[in-house]
Amino acid sequence: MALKIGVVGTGTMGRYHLQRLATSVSNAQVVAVSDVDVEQAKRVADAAGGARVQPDGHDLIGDDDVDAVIVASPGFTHEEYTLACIAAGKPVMCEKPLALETDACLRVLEAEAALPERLVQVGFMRRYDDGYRAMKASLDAGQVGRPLLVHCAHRNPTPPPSFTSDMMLTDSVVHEIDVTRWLLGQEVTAATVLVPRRSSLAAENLQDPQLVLLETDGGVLVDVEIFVTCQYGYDIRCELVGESGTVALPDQVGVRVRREGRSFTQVPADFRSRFAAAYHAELQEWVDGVLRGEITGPSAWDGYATTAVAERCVEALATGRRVPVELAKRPALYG
Ligand code: ISE
Repeated sequence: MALKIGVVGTGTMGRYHLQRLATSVSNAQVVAVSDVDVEQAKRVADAAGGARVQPDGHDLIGDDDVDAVIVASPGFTHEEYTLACIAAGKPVMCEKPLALETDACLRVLEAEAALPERLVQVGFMRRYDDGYRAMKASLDAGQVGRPLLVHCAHRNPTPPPSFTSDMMLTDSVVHEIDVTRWLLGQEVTAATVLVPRRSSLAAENLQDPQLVLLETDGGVLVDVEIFVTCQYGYDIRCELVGESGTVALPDQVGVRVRREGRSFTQVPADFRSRFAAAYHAELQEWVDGVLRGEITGPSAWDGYATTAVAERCVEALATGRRVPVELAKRPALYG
């Protein structure tokens, strides 16, 4: 039996998920969509095989035919729609961030923590990437010994026009915050952000690149280079240094081209092509889990912790200081 899904938000990410649900994810059927741009929602619904268009996200969540919800509307609406799903008792996969501010994440966390079982999953798709999964398996199997350091680079060719220096932390580095917490099974306790000279190719108000240093409660240091105007492609790197070895993400190898005296491979163009397989696995495992009655992906606690750390990074960037991170008590629901 297929899971009947409603998608709130038919912008870039909503359409990206919808297309995958309609073509390659099994046991899933999109039955309703909504968007503030109702005309766009209608076009997308037709293309997705005739899903119903609901006037807004609340109507969609209240639709009796919708079993589970994907929230892919702008970040400032995530709290409201995720809370509505919790109130309706419907499983929800909310795109990252869970909410823009820590306090809003806490409200979602508290609402869900009162339930006997999880309903919320947050869209941190890197945990579904084969490379990160192989790194975690290697670390957990003890192949490199106790972890000491993690070196990360997150490079985008160019940012959207409205991108800000703070968004480099809250929109981009959040992925490294989530994935390194998950790899290590540790929480971040402090953040420092250093800045080199600005790239002359960055917009005037953009401090690009930045170097983020995170400290964890297990004594590991994580450094993240975030560089959103690197020009040459989308390049994600991660190397974990343990006491007896290192483990790193593999290079993204496409076909090797040899021509005109040169031999080369392509760098992915953007995050959607780099993480296409991870996005697929994220949706398929979510659908399968919901049908089994289990939510196992990144939790509301993960959404809360990453937003809390990203907020402290923004403070560290503004002040130039090392900023401690204090998290709330972890509710029993999150283990
Ligand atoms: C974007 O919002 C994402 O989530 C991408 O994965 C990330 O690489 C990019 O920097 C963000 O702006």
